[in-house]
Amino acid sequence: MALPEIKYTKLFINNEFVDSVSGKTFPTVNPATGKKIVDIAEGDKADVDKAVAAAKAAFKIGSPWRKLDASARGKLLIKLADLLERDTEILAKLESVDNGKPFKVAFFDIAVSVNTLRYYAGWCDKVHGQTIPADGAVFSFTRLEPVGVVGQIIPWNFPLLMVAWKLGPALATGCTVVLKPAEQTPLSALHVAALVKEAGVPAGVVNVIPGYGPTAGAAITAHPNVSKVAFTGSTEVGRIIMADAAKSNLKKVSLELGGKSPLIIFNDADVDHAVELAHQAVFFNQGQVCCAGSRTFVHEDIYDEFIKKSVERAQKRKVGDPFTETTEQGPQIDDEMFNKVLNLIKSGKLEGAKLECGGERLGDTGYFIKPTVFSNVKDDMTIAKEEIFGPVQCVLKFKTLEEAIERANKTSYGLAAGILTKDLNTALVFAQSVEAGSVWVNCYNTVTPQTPFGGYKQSGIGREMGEVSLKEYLQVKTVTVQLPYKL
Ligand code: TXE
Repeated sequence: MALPEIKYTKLFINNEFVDSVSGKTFPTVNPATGKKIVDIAEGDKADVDKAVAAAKAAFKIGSPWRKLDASARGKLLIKLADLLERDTEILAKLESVDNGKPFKVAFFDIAVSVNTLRYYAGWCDKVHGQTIPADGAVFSFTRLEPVGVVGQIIPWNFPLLMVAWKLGPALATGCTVVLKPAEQTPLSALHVAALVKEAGVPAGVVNVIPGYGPTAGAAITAHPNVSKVAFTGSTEVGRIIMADAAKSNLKKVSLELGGKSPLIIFNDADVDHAVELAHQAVFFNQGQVCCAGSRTFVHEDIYDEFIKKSVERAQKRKVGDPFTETTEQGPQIDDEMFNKVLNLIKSGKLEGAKLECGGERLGDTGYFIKPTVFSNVKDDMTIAKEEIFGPVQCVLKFKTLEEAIERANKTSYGLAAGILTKDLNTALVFAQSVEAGSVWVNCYNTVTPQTPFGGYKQSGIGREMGEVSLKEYLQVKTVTVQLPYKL
């Protein structure tokens, strides 16, 4: 398949593509080959300063963006969604070559991104305050106002989808944006930048600054004129972001971080269905999913059958060139993640888990790892505690619901959880007891634009998607008017 022509490689500031102030560039690499795709302008503090200034000017009272009717903002978001849909094939190619995800899976990412923008388009003219029966001879009402310039720092596992998750609520609420894509995957975000301009979004409303975390990312987080930072990435960097936000101007922070999510499979579940669902829960997107079902708890009655069938399924998984029609799994994102996953596999073997299949790289080019299944995993093993973020299934055995709940919660993370059972009581007791932001019953990874997504405990702060996500980008203003007498 012909690789896409890469049209956009520069920073996007004030609706123009520009070189970085330093003139520096960095390579973005195709993880299927380990070879450079193209050089990208490298943003740093000076570029972030320019982008924030543009975003601040775009947010100024009286600016074209501020004067737009809320419903007109909605139309712009619809237009942007339409343009993404028009460019589905280009975006899918960019996503696939930059990230390594199978081309056919990338189509799904584009479709969900389009739906997300359309969902948020509908909210634009439905964000409103309240009138309040306050004490005294007063009339009080609240306005929900955009927080202003927001910094958005996103990861590489769903590069385009994360752009949509971030831009949707920010633009719906009337904020302006400085977005930094991950250094591994800048291409689709830059293409969206061009579409933002084509859609007619006023200059300065959306700025995209590719670059590295400790330079461009840190400059966004520490900037005194950025009012909020929305971050998706590792818990480790989430901590740095929160500290930097506090040290600078106490900007609002929302964080969507890592996970070690349990998927509980009861003995009344259909085993074949459970095997497939648990397989997809952990192997989807090369295992690079924050809410991956990365601790598979299986009831002792069906454990042996489940292991046997899961190994057969993993061995059948088609790993290879992302542009081959039948490919289910591409490469890991880069050499660092590839080595991290292989080292965790090594620790699993050393700490006594039973390697049932996989456990090594596939081929000698690119960052491919064979689908790996571990049985006999114990709660205190490193592979049961740390986020692997790779194609590694860890299967643990359990006996009772109480035990499953206790062990599911024995983690500092709390992003998601799942349960497979026909028993409604079991499902609901689990759903209420598990410490997780999303609980899936008889399904997994079912994330929709309408439903909130985010973490308990150290998996994050705040929620994305759904109505509740809007409040991350809004502040409440109370207006109280003195009346001549109590009415
Ligand atoms: O993430 P980082 P990495 C987890 C997963 C993975 C691990 C490390 O376990 O193995 O994180 O991945 C920017 N100030 N997740 O190293 O570093 C960076 O440039 C400001 C879970 O790739 O957190 C990128 O844009 N920004 C996850 C973004 O943060 C900084 C998705 C994410 O990178 C920065 C990805 C700094 N000091 C990884 N340092 C999820 N929740 O889905 C880095 N960045």
